[in-house]
Amino acid sequence: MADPITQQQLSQIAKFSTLHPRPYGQKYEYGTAGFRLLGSLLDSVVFRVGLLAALRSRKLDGETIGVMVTASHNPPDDNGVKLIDPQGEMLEASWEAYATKFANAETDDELTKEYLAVAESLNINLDSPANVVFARDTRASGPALVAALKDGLAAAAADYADYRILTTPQLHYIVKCINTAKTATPYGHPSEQGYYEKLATAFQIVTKGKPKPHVITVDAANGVGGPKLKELARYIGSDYLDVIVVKDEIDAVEKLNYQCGADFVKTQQKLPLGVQPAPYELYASLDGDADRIVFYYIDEAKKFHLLDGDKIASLAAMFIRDLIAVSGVDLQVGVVQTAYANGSSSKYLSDILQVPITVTRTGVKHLHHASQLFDVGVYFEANGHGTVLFSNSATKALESFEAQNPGQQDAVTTLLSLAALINQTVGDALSDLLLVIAILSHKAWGPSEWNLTYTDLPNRLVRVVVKDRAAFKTEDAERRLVEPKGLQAQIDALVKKYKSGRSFVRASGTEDAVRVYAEAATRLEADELAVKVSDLLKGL
Ligand code: G16
Repeated sequence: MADPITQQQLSQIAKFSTLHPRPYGQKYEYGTAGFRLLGSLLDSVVFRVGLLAALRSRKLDGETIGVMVTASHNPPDDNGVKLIDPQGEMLEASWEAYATKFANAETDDELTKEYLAVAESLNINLDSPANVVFARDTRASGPALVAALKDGLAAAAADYADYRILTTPQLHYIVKCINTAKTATPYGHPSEQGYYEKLATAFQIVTKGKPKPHVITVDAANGVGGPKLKELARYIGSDYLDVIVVKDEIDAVEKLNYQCGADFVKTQQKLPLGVQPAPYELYASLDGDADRIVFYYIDEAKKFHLLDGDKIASLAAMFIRDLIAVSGVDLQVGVVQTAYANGSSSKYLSDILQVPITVTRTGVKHLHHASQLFDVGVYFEANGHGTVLFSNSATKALESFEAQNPGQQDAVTTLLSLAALINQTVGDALSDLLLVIAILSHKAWGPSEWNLTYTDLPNRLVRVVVKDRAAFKTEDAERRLVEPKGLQAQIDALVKKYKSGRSFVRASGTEDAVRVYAEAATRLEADELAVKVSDLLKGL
């Protein structure tokens, strides 16, 4: 027989759970970035995520856990929810299975049993404190889902704070700030204002004495990034930065990510609807929760040039590698990419910059961990999701370094300010925007000079709807299919026919579809290869 506290919690959970019934027959899975599907199907899931967040916090001695309600790049009717661990990182992988189990529990009774089973197997004291903070993006389904989350937290007797509407990376930042507040290295003030102040100060130091960058126009995908970027720019001040925000209609909820935003620009390889850039001016697009960014410009012939996550990674790796060389501090820079990385970018990084590269599966959670193995780990997915991590030992080495000349001192100061400017918890479009602008202003480069570092191999990404995406299993960091049997051999046979050809197929973890990637020596060949590989999926 459970003790009275446990008993009371279980009966509260059972009681509240009846208000958040699981849709009959619906299956859920904690995927690339948490649960993500139609907002109307998520009420029970978000309630249950509240229960799990409370358990996770109790397991970690009351450290604060974050819950973000967002579907990021997905269409307006979708929504999603993901958990943030105490250092602002994605939920530890071993807990994803509990999240999936909770979400799929068939009855209220089964749910309370799962709750108790996790508590017992992990020795969690249900009478100990639980602290959770949460926020949401601008989607119409957000408020109702937040209400479900609050019920879950109340049922599990957790203390919570509602940070209302934030970008996803802002919530990651706040979680880390709260949990490091009483340590020797507090990350910052745990508030939205603290976030702006930290980034603005760092940007002003990094760009001090450099020419003021050209104006940049940012498409905010009609999402939360629009107002937040305007606020950040206000903190930075127009002496340092001129930014024009377009696609900032957050009240027109149906326009979120519609023919605009980072995912649209990257996958369609074209300008957002209605955006007409002047030649050689820098433009950027955020996604719906401002954790991804891609840049672009047009030339005098109005040709569109994309500067995606690979180009950002290469720019950052080059700049930081050079600064480290000037500083004289003994640190190694490494880069983490996924199968989507353009072949030319990997070649540039390894042959020209001579930095080590690790390849992981898609999902920033995988890249983040791999990049922690470097002193300075640059990780970006080609879709523009990424950041640069400075290890504790790298920061300490920089802080304690005794510079021998002003050049070394400058380089060390810039590196330390970059570590403050770049979000250390997760890929952050606003922080990455400032990083890129700062580097371009140091180098006195415009977008076309940046683009000259290497030439992308033409590539194409296609989304294919199949009967069951779970049937697609991969190996070798998603570069090869293991199942459906025989399909990889057919892809290999096609790829062989194309110069510099490469193609792979993987199931999306955020949409009900599989993705086909193809690259080759010419645009025509890349497109043809993508179509032929997609054709192999017909009927599957
Ligand atoms: C999420 C993940 C990214 C991933 C993207 C697409 O981004 O955080 O790491 O690249 O989904 O994943 P998939 O190809 O599995 O659908 P976001 O911006 O949607 O949160």
